[in-house]
Amino acid sequence: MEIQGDIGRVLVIIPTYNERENIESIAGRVRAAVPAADVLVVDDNSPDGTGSLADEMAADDEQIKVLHRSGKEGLGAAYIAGFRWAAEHGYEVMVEMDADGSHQPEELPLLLTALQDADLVLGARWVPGGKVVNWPKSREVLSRGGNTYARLMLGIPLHDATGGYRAFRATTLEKIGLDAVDSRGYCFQVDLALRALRQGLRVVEVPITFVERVHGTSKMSQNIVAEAMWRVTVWGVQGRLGRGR
Ligand SMILES: Nc1nc2c(ncn2[C@@H]2O[C@H](COP(=O)(O)OP(=O)(O)O)[C@@H](O)[C@H]2O)c(=O)[nH]1
Ligand SMILES: [Mg+2]
Repeated sequence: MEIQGDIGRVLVIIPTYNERENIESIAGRVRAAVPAADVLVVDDNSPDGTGSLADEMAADDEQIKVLHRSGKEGLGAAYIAGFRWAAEHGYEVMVEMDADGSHQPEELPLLLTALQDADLVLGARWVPGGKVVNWPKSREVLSRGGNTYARLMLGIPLHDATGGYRAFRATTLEKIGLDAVDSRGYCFQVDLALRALRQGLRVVEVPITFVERVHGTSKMSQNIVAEAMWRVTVWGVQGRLGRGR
């Protein structure tokens, strides 16, 4: 699939924590799907050695880079470090992608094409044409419910604000101002989407097929869900009181 038009230098940021079984396959699929894009693995010192495997991959392919962090600090912190690295290195587009195969690299051209007329593109499951494969009903109920809650509570026109397959223009991240973002888990995704909307930026959802991981385990936890519920509630109440953020 071809990307229509030129959107500038693209960096696909892949946060990893214990993804040794997945990282080679996902990076290879990205490189095949969008050969012009570079890949940045952001590893939080995974005990399973994902970081050193990524170093070996980077030694063989100059379009693969690795950012090592000292310990597990959550997805949001890893992405912020990756976004900063991207800005310092002059990338014009930053993509968020999980390491576990849930976000199919073969769909990346769809997101990048949509970014030509948008400031932020969200890969969306809960829109017409969007799908999930191999998810237990319980995860689907949680994700749909969380997204409905966020939409109503925050008054935003999005159907999948918690999803983590996204493409940002560098200018979008500049306008959002990453210094103020301290969300860590799923609410990190809601936080960035909400900040983009409040800046008056164009946020577009494109349908994706999300495929549950085959190897390794999810790092989702009750704490991550609780943080998201709590913060969305606080933001919603603040918004209603007219204070905003
Ligand atoms: N660097 C880093 N990556 C993380 C952390 N937590 C999760 N990830 C990565 O974020 C992605 C999504 O996490 P996952 O466990 O699959 O969550 P799920 O898809 O919601 O079940 C995967 O690539 C994980 O390895 C973290 O604390 N640090
Ligand atoms: Mg996953």
